[in-house]
Formats: sequence, C-alpha cells, structure tokens
Amino acid sequence: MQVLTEINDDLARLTQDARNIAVITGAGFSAESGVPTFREAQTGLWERFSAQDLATTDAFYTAPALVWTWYRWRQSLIQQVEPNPGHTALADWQRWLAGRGGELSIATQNVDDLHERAGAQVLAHLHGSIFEHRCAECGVAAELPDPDYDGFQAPPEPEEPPLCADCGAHIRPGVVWFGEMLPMEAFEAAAAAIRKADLVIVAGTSGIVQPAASLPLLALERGTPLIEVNPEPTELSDAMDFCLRGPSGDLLPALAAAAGAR
Ligand code: BV8
Ligand code: ZN
Repeated sequence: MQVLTEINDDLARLTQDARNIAVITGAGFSAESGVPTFREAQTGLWERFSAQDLATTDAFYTAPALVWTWYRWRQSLIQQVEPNPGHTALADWQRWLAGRGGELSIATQNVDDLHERAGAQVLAHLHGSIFEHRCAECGVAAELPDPDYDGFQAPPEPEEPPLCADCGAHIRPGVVWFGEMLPMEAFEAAAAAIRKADLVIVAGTSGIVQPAASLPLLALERGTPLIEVNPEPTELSDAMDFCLRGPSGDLLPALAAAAGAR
C-alpha cells in the first residue's frame, strides 16, 4: 500500500486506464462545504448529545422535538452551503467517462444533496436523504416546506414534528437511523457497482459505520484496485492500494485531472 499526499505515476496510470469506477463517499466529502461530520461535537440545543445518539429511533420516540429540530437545522445548513470542488470533480469525471462508454457510480453515506447539486448522478443514498419525509408509523410520504431558520442559527426552542395527515403519528426524516436496516435496493446497487468496477475510490469516510464500511471489501476480494482519499488513516486503510492523505476537495480534482477528465 502506497501512502501519498499527491498523485504519482502509478496512480495516474491507474486512473487513466479505469473505465468503470465505483466511488463511496462519507461525511468528510461534505466537510469542506461546511457540513459537520459525525465525528464533530454537536452545538446549541444538541451539545449534550453525540450525533450517533440523536440519529436513533429511541431518541426520536423519547425526544421527538429535539431530534426533529436537529434534522430541520441540518436541512437549513445544507441548503445554505454549496458543493465543494470534490463534488464538482466527481460530476465532471462521471460525465467525461459516460461520453467514452465508461461509467463512474457514486454510493454515498451522506444524507445531503451536494453530489446532485454539483450535477452528478447518485446511484445509492445508503443512509437515505434528509430532504425526504414520511410518517413514522404508517410510512406514508410527506411533503414539507423548507425550514426558514435565519442563517446557521439553531432555533432557541425545539419544535414538535408535524403530524401525519393519515394516522396522526409524527412525521420523521427519510434517513436510516442506527439500528435500522439500510434500503436493500440501494445497498445491493452499490455492491453490484463495486463488483463490476475496475477501480474503487473510498473518500471522506472513517470506515466505522456498518454495513456501508464492508462494501470496499467486495473489491478487495476481487483484487480490484482501491484508493482511499482522507487526511487521516481509517479502519479501511489497510485494505487500500493507495492512501491519498489530504482533503477530497483538493485530491479529487487532481485525480480527475490525472485521468484526463479535466
Ligand atoms: C444496521 C443517517 C442492523 C442518519 C447514518 C457491526 C459491527 C458493529 C456495529 C454494527 C455492526 N452492524 C451494525 C452495527 C451498528 C451500526 C454501526 O455501524 N455502528 C457503528 C458506529 C459501530 N450500524 C447500524 O446501525 C446500521 N443499521 O446495522 O441495522 C439491522 C440488522 C437487521 C435488522 C435490523 C437492523 C445503520 C447505520 C446508518 C446510520 N445512519 N446516517 C443521519 O445522518 O442523521 S450513519 C452517519 O454516520 C452518516 O451517514 C455516515 O455514514 C456516518 C458517519 O461516518 P462517515 O461518513 O465515515 O464520517 P465520520 O464522521 O465518521 O468521519 C469523517 C471522515 O472524513 C474521517 O475519516 C475524516 O478523517 C474524514 N475527513 C474529514 N475532512 C475531510 C475528510 N476526508 C476527506 N476530505 C476532507 N476534507
Ligand atoms: Zn401515518
């Protein structure tokens, strides 16, 4: 495994030859846009809780207003930030490969829409989307107006979740909470993309959250080249052929350029 801070000839050749690339992204990919990762301490109403504690069914049932307001605040934040150069590089690379009969697929653990806002197609939102809503009991989908928080300020008081028009239960965000099954269709699509890939890139994830963190191992067992893009070592670093140590906002544009996509 080569640990690099910039693209070398081996890595450039690998990206130039790749025609079917599967990319897995995590919270670190949106960090440079200003979206907090799951490792960072919470602030405001939620400073006493870890993100992992709040993103659970139990938390929503015991403190629905606190959890609901946390998601509305994150929605508001995501709507006020922009995709970063890592997002746009992936979108360009995806378009460039598609124009040459190749493919670049994106499976993300992120519940934000920054890949799409950068113009990319996302194959799988493994942990759902923060802008989708459904009834926590009967599951019926719900359309809600965007939150109107001023700036990044969290509201002073928690707000109760709206109620389902059909059964009167609470509306919840369309994300996958800890202890909940992933959408199998998304997970299987991501697994299939990795199985047929000739290069796999794992960017901005600590490789801790399962089962998403097991997906890159499907490439390992096939001998498919694996690249990690992350300023820090992760649970997955030992499985990698190349560990690119640095921010994805710098290194993805460099990788796409090395491939000739820019
Ligand atoms: C389930 C949606 C089971 C909500 C999220 C096996 C072993 C141990 C535990 C488990 C296991 N199997 C299941 C579990 C339990 C659990 C789990 O994995 N726990 C962990 C913590 C040990 N998994 C689950 O609960 C999953 N469900 O297993 O169901 C089941 C089975 C049968 C029947 C019923 C149920 C569900 C997991 C999904 C939870 N939902 N999100 C929301 O967002 O609010 S996970 C959430 O946290 C994110 O989506 C993301 O996936 C995860 C955070 O991880 P990362 O994305 O990796 O980010 P992180 O913050 O950790 O790190 C940031 C990284 O970026 C760092 O490495 C940093 O260095 C790097 N970075 C920083 N800046 C940059 C950068 N990289 C590049 N550029 C930069 N600029
Ligand atoms: Zn309902």
